[in-house]
Amino acid sequence: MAEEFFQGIGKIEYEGPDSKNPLAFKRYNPEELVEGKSMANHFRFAVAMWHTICSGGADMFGAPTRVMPWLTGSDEMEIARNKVLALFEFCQKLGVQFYCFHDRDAAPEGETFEETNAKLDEIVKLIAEQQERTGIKLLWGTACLFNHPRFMHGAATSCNADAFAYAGAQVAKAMEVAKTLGGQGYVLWGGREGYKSLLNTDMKRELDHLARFMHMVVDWKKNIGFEGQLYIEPKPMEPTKHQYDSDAAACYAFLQRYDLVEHFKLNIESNHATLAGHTFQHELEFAAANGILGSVDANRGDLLLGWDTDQFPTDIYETTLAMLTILKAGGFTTGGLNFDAHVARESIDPADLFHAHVGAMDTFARGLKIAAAIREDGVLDSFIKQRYSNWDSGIGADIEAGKVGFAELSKYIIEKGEPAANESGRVEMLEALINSYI
Ligand code: XUL
Ligand code: CO
Repeated sequence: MAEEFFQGIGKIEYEGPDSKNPLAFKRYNPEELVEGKSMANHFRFAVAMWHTICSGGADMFGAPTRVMPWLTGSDEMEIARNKVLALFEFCQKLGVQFYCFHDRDAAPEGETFEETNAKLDEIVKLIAEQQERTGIKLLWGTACLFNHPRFMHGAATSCNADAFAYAGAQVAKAMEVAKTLGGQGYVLWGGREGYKSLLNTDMKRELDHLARFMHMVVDWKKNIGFEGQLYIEPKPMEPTKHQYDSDAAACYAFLQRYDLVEHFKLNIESNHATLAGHTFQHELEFAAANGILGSVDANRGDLLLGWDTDQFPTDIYETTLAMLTILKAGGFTTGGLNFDAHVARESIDPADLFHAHVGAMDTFARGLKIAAAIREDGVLDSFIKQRYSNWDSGIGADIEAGKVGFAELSKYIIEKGEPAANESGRVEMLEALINSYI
């Protein structure tokens, strides 16, 4: 019997809204059907290995604080094995079906690239066994192209062609690993794909290189027969001053410009949306409107802090709005809801990881049920439908159908004169309506 890392904590159960047990779900009931689909299938929750298992809570001003019994072992490979065991024990007790990881979350680097890959292969064997034992699956894999000094100028957008080559070799391996593990997706987050200063940067060249890299990803996917979905994860800054994949719209423009749009969807992260000056719902809505909403990294920022604080979601209003958009878009297929979030530096106990995830899952469960109730009622939908109804016939329908141009519009307005009177947008009425469901 393997060592138990989360001692004193059993399987987290659904106990219903009246439960006072902090380690029980009050709202997330995996089997409960909402709009004909189980909550588990709506969310496809995933645990992020890097935050939950790897990060000790260090920040720019202080050392790690967290108690992490799995980080002890006689050598770094034993620690790596313990991390995997801890991950699967955590997911199993929490009752989530998926996890996500970077190559370097799982195994350390060796002296050479080949040695690094051998270490990774050894750990991937253990991960595969754990998947088999528990039925827990890989939502997406990715490669860490931002930690090592070799990527200080970027990876695919580095001024150093060897750094690009290294990144290519590393992603090739990470995609193979995702395939081996039956991963449902593969994420490319451009941690340092941007710049610190335009004074030393050839932006056009870097963008062309990023596109070359993405085409190599697409070719490799075909080459190795990886069937998962590819995602790009937008983020505007941090660690760079400006990241090229700055928001959903920038990613979409890039994908179109370089003929990549059919191969990628987006992994939208809440805190990245707010860093970009958007709301989480805006980014989801933009992606959905353009058919590229793939997956979600769920977390939240802090209104008073201007960086990627990656806190666990607790805001029911925000999860309601997000779920309205996700439901409207038809829900997740290959994607899911990955908690790219970490506990506060002062939340040091292993139990805090459960408190954080349980609270966040309940927050999303409430958002889902509220969003479903709003949809069932239909008031919001019918308001929007009514608001645009003058496009269903007459000049509106002719414009949408491409039947008229400026000449016809000029004639129309000369005959008609002033447009039909505008009606109220009823913003406050709709805001109060949403609150009446919460
Ligand atoms: C960083 C971030 C990453 C990606 C995966 O802000 O969100 O953890 O999700 O590399
Ligand atoms: Co993320």
